[in-house]
Amino acid sequence: MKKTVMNGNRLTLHIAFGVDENFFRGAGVCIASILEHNPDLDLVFHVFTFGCSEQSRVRLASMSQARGVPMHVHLLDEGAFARYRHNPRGNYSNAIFTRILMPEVLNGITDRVLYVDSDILCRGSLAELAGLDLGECVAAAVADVHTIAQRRIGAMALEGDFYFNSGLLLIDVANWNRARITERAIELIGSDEFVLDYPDQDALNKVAEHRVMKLHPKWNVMFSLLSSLRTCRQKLSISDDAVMLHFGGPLKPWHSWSHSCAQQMFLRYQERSGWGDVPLDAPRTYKQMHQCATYHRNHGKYTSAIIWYGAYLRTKLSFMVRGAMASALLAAGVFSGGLADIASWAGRVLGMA
Ligand SMILES: [Mn+2]
Repeated sequence: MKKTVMNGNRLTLHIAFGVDENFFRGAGVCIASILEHNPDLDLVFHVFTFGCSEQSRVRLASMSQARGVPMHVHLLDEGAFARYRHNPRGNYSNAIFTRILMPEVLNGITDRVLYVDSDILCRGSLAELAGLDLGECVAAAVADVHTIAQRRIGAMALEGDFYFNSGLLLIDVANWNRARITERAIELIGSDEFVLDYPDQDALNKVAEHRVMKLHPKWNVMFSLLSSLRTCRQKLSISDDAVMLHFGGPLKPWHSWSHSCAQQMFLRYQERSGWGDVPLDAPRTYKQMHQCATYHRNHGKYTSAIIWYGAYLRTKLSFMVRGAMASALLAAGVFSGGLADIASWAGRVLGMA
């Protein structure tokens, strides 16, 4: 019989995030949204990272103090995953691997932990998850978007028809550790048995198959802000029972050109986080500049759209010229170094670095 975590009449829930410096603000804002809707839970937050700035730590510490809620930073050793940094399929930072390591660190600290992606916002009570009986399962999660699930079930040779999204995981720490999910996932990621499109998620789906409980979709409602931008969608349709909103894909609510609805929600919670004074991110890459031009065009701001489109063209051209020069120099045998070094040298010569 599993004991329910109680403190007097109040339920306790430990909630964990895994971030790099770029996602730390997202975690802080998600924490603010959870606090807003869960005044009757005793919450303990954990932020796992392979490295972050002192400034981010200070912001979290000041938020923890202001709200009177424990928020711990756990610095992890990247050693086990260092060699996956150059994963060619990688839109992902190594921060995605923190969730695999959490249950070992939390052993003895808590029986269960709710892992939450930093691109999620909360709009309801988590009490049901705090009290849910997980039985012999190592975790509980929501099924991924149908098209992704179908594709990955085949690719990973899963026996069943359940492929979960790893953006929200309710983890039973003891069951997870007893089933050696952490070691087995690391082993799978390191082997070349499968081509992993979503490295941590694919690996977890494989090694924890049949041991993960399926949760109602309201716990991880997925939105792609990039497709909303491309299809010029004006409103996000959010069902009334949705509790956790997950903004997957490359466009996030903290980007200045993201969907107004998601952005306003994000800013409202950011006000109440330790990040209240931080402006939204401006576009940095040429792909982001192109999205930003589309955003302005969709909003009828044609002058700004043209300016961003120009910035996109210049940045993309410079990127391509650098790549072409580097390849030419490499082919001519002028350099023996890596392509990236030559590209940066070419960029400096052209004054584009
Ligand atoms: Mn996510």
